Amino acid sequence: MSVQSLENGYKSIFKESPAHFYFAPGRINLIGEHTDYNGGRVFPCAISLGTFAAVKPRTDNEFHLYSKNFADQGVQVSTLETSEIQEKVGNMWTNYPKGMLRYLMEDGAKITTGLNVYIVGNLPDGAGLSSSASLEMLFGKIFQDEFQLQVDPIDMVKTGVKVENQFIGLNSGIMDQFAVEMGKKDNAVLLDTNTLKYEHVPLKLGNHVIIIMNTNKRRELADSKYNEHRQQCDEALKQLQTGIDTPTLGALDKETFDEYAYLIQSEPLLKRARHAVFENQRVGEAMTALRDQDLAKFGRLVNASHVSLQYDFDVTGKELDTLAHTAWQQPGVLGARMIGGGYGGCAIAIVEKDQVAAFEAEVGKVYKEKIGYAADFYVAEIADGPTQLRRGK
Ligand code: GAF
Repeated sequence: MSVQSLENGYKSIFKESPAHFYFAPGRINLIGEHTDYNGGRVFPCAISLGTFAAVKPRTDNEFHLYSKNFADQGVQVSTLETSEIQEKVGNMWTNYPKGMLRYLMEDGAKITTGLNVYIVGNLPDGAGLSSSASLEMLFGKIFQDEFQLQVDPIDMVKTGVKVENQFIGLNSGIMDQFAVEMGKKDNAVLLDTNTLKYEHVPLKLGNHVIIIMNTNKRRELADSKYNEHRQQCDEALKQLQTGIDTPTLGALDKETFDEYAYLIQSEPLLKRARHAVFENQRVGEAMTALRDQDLAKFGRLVNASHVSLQYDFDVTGKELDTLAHTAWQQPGVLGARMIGGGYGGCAIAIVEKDQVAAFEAEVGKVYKEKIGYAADFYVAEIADGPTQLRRGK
C-alpha cells in the first residue's frame, strides 16, 4: 500500500488532503497458542500485512471515521460529548477506535478536538491475523501522535486488551496487542504473559521462509468457542488447586501436572489443561532449539503444537488440519501448524525458499480437492510495530 494511494483514498472521501499517515501490523504466532490467558509464554511476530490510516486533525470535537474495508458503513460521525463515543454499537468497526478513545481518556488523556480518519487494511478479513489488535494499536498510535499523549507501550497494549475484553466482550489474552505493538523487523517476541517480561529474538530460519496459509474459512473469534475454552482452562486450574498451590496452568511443568492431573474431573478439562501446560513447555524447548540452530527440532515442536491443538485443545477443524497435515508431507518443510484462536483462519508453514512454489501448488491442490474451495498463501515478512509513514514512500 503506497502513501500516495492512501492520500488518494482519503481525498476521495473527505475532499481535502490528509496531514499524516500511519501503519500498524497484523501478527502471526510461531508457537505458544492458547497459553496467553494461562500465564504461559508466547512467541509471535508482527507482519507487514496490516492496517493503514490517513488522518487530519479537525478544529471541532467531531470524529469522522471511514474504513474502505467497511465502505457500506459510510463515514461514521461521533462527537466527544455524546455517549455515542462511550458505547459499543452493534458490530461496527468503529467500536475499536471508540473503545481506545474512551479508555485512554479515562486514564487521563486530554483530547478536546476531533479527527478525520481514512482506514484501509490488507489483512485478509476474519483470517486470525489480528486485524482487531492491528486496528486498536493503530488508533493508539494515531491518538498518541496527534494529541501528543505520553503512553507507555505496555499501557497501550493493556488498553487494547481492555477494549477487547470490556468494550467488545471477547475474553482474549494479551498476545495479539503485544505482538502488534512490540513488533520488530526480522524478530519474534518472546513474552512471558505471567510477568510481562519479553525479549526480541532474531528469527534465524536459515534458507526457510514462513508461509501463511489462509483457509478462507472465516473465523469470528467472538462467535467461536474461545470464551468457553478459556473457562474450561480456568475450571481445570481450580480443580488442580484443590491439591496443589499454583497460580496458573503456565506455572506447572509437565511432571508436576502429570502428578496432580488426577484432580481434574473430566476428560475435556484434562485435555485443555494438558495442552496449556505442554504448549508452554514447548515454547521453552523451541527457544533452546532456535538458539542451538536445531531447526529440525524447532519444526517438530511447531508440528507438536498443532497436534495438541487438534486433539487436546480441540480448536482446529478439517480446514486447518488439511493444511497442516498436507504441509507436513511436502519436501523442504520444517514444520506447520494452525495459529491464533482456531476453527478457521490461518496456519503457517516454515518452508525452504526454493520449494515454496511447489509447496503452494501441491498444498493448494489437496486443499481444494478435500475442502471444495481454494486456500490462499502469502510469504510472511516480519515487520516493525505501529509507525508513522512519510510522504514519498
Ligand atoms: C486469539 C486471542 F486474541 C489471543 O489472546 C490468543 O489467546 C490466541 O487467540 C490463541 O493463542 O488470537
